[in-house]
Amino acid sequence: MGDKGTDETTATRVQTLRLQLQAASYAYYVLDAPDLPDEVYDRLYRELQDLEATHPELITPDSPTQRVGEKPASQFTSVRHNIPLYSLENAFDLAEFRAWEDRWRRQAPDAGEVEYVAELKIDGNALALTYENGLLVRGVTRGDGTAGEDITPNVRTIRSVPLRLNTDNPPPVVEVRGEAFLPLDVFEQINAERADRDEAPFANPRNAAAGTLRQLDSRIVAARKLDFFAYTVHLEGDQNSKFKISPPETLREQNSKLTSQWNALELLQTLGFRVNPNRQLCQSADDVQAYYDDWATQRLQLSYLTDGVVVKLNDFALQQQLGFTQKFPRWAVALKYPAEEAPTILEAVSFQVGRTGAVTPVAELRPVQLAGTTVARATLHNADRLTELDIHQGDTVIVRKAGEIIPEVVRVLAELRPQDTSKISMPTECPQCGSALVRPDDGAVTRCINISCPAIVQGAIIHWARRDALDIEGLGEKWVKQLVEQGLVHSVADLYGLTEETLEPLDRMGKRLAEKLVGAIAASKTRPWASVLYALGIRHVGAVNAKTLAQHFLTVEALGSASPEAIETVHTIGPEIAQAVYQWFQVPANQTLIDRLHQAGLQLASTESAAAPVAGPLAGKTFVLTGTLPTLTRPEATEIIEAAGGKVTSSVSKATDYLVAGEKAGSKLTKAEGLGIVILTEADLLALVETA
Ligand code: 3B9
Repeated sequence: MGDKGTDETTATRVQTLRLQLQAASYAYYVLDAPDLPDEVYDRLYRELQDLEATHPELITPDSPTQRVGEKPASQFTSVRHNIPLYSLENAFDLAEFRAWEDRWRRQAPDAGEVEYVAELKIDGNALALTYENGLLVRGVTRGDGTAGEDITPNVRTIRSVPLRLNTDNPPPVVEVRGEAFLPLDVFEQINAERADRDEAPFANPRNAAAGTLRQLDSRIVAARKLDFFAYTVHLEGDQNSKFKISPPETLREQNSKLTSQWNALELLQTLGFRVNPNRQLCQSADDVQAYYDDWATQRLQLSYLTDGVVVKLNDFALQQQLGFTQKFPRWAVALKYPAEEAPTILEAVSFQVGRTGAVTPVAELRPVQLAGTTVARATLHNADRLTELDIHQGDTVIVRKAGEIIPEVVRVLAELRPQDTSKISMPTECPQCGSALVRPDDGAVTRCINISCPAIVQGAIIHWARRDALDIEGLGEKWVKQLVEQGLVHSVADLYGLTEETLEPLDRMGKRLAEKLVGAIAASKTRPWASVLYALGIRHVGAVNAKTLAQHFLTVEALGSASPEAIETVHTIGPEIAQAVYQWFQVPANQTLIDRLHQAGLQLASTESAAAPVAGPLAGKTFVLTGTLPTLTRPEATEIIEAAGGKVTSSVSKATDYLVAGEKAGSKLTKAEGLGIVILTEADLLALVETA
């Protein structure tokens, strides 16, 4: 990694860098034996990036800088597989495996002693990768086995998938199959992020990987750290291929060595693919059984999920003799591990309040060994599931831990129920803050919608600080946790009262960081009303809906006083969203929050109308609405005032020009009278707009 030699041309330097980076990636991702410190890798990578920026003509598609695409795809296209992707026949226990062996032996009675290759069955998504002249040209999902989706840009982001085969003389076409998967830690991280965004978590890493592979924006895929284990290689012209064109010299050489699954796995590794290291060459069905038993527990220590063992006859000649059924090769079988289940006693049910206010019933169990870990808690999912299970305290229940990471209660053994126990049902009040829980009739989720609920505060603040919300740089999870735990922050509004002095004593904070954080929090006051609305984290109000709503309801008062029907009239806003917004504003604590955000100086109105008031008869005038007007709703009145250039605010102050009072006007009227503010009726308002 020397300095740039003086006699070295840019082109050769670029080439050298690529080879060094490729070799380092191979060591890191494929061999799992890093040979270059991260900092050195980063430095070389940046040097390559810089050279490519100044010499774009030197960029090649296999450059390590070319893994992540610039633009999201608009859709994926369906492509036919040249070679079908077969699936595997399942054997659910060793007896079924032995029966499978008997079956293929009847078809090949002269086989004698055979070798099997045992591989772990990765719980992921099958992909077919095509290399032309050594370059990755296509990555396609399994689909139905005959045709799948072309997701090449996403496949390119998988670091363990080589962009160029590691061979000087590649066959014209190489097709590699394998399993794309998400490591467990990445899976957990993705689900945590989804919870932040109020999205349903993925049930297991396989679904998460499938969702990631279908992402249209490869930049998001790149951030997800998918991985890939290869298990099959087809060289154009090989004995399995349907197109028997005469192979080039190198291919004939490779083919002559490629006579078994074991060799194929070794070839794949040589070509630059990550191949699962836990494979084993077995000399008999007994060997397979030992491997299967061995990995039944060992697999639970791996950083990815496995759901069984794939057993293949090693010899390609024997494979060819046996051939395929409609769906499967006859020479391979998937020997599955059972989803582990165990009985235990339900000691209690607790109700957890998640970051989004979702209340989940959780079974507190007498600890039991399951799939390699001690399970003391299991999810009961939601209110419907509770009703369905008809679960009582002290019940004997069956817990299961399968592909799903989170153990669940699958059955209640009602016949073992102790006497005089009461049925457990969902609470009506939040176990954390006591406010009434809400359950929209069509939804499965029961929620606490009190924004001051301590369980929700932490998640709310993290959401508040998100880049696409108020973008408070540096306000990460570790600070939020401390702030909430130490009682410095009970609501997002408290952020605006934080000073350098209050922050500095936090663990590892220091003066400089405290200063920066206070600055970043202050900067969030300039973010537009739409961002604030999104940051509030109202259910179903994502960034897009927030923008739409903010365009129609120019102030928080207008939105907060709108009926569900009025909100629903906005294009793209459906009844579910409208109801969620309406309900949110009905919670007194949320009203208090809005008042405090007003005081803190956040943008709770569209700045266009504030900064550049619409020229009109009411330009520069500030209104407050109170009581019930005879004909107009509040949003209608607000719209009329704003259309005429006026501004509507929520509370009466010296800055208020007019109070529009209807029936049952309360304290605002008294206050306005006290301040000598002009009081208008609805008719006065309309007259003012017409005549002014
Ligand atoms: C056409 C592991 C998995 C796996 C095979 C696997 C899933 C499927 C398979 C792959 N894990 N191995 N192996 N570790 N989850 C055995 C089904 N093989 C093929 O798909 C395949 C396809 C073949 C041979 C193998 O030959 C033909 C070529 C052209 C036309 C027809 C057949």
